[in-house]
Amino acid sequence: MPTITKKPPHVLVVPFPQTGHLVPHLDLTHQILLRGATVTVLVTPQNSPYLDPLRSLHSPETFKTLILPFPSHPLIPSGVETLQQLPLQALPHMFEALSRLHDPLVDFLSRQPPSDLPDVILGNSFLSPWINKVADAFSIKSICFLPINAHSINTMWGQDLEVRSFFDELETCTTESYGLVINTFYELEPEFVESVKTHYMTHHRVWTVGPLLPFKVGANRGEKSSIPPQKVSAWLDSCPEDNSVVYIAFGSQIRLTAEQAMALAAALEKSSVRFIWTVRDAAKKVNSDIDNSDVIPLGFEERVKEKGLVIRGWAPQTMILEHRAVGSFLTHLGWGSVLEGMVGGVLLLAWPMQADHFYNSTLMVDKLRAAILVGENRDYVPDSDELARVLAESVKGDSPERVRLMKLREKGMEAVKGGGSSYNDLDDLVVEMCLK
Ligand code: AWU
Repeated sequence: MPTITKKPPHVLVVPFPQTGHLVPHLDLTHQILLRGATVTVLVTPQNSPYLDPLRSLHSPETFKTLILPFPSHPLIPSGVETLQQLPLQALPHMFEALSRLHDPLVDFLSRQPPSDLPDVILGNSFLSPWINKVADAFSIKSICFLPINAHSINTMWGQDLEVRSFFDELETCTTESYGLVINTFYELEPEFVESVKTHYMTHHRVWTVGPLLPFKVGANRGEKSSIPPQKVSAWLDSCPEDNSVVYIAFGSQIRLTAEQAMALAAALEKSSVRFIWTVRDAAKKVNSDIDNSDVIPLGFEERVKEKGLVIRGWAPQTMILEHRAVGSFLTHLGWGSVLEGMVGGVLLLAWPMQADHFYNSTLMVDKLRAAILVGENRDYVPDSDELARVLAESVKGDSPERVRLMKLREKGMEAVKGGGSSYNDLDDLVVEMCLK
């Protein structure tokens, strides 16, 4: 029986500054705080406000912040400290910049009394190459967090080397770390979870803790909502029929091209559906030649004001998805959005765009048949008549895909309840963090 120290673990959390990664990492942090851990979260100055909801829930004795300057990078404009302000192509530059937090973090830890050193670093797997080095230097455990599912991990890590390129180093460092935490639930994909344990991590320390739920529904999750959440819920309350509204959103990273936005707008005008469409605001102009803001056709909002609400910027997404009036979700299949759509019990209309979205489509559309594919990829421009038909169909009663999704939702909600697989894995994770 391992010796368990009396003192609850002190965990240094190092999230990756991209909303789809940061939001679930902070939800996970809340869960380990609830289990008695003390946490210090390392962020750069621009990202400190993301921690405010946690600061409002936990005492400063158990929840601390370590703020280190964002390391400058020639290809990242000063003042930009999150990936969602940049095109995905900037990912290697973000890795490079963040890896230069190694020395300042080592310097900070070297100045701490041994009793104040963390027992564990719970970092995003994307940062594991340098975080593992810090953990080794102070003989503390490095546990990685990935906000994606086991199917995606198997697909990415199963690819031959030349395809994986710089992800190869992340995989190696993650498999060398003490353990891996994934935002999924065992019952969703048991064969893939087992495969991550046996083929990649080669031990049992793989914890499935999802779906990681917001610790405060309706609160600002990630960014501050661009319009008051109460205004959005009042608009939804005014919709008489349950499951009659289509929610359209493509996460924090994707911006539609003008052509795609025009086709989507035309489909919304042609269809009779009520809808909420979240449109990314123009990211900080990082490359003047990339106009990466969604373009809403002139006069569109006026023409659809009786049936549609356009949110420019940031929406209270989980509140929208959990509202009785919302019946379907046109989504890019970012994994956080998939889990939130599942918990909200809405039909998923899949338009995968990049990265792991295609793996999520294989899992949710092809394998589990719990979502409907409506868009192919980043360059796809929908036919507005066909999309209008699909949108109208999506809020007409229970499709087989939604029935199957509701069954998965039931398993997911069981998993996070007391005694469920994710609840127990969170307990076990904190016990393992205590082990010397
Ligand atoms: P989401 O899963 O939608 O991710 P992205 O923002 O697209 O970013 C990884 O996240 C994906 O697997 C990657 O492929 C990549 C990445 N949100 C909100 O509250 N309001 C908004 O207006 C927009 C977003 C929240 C949303 C979710 C998160 C975005 C994991 O896609 O509720 O929690 O931001 O996550």
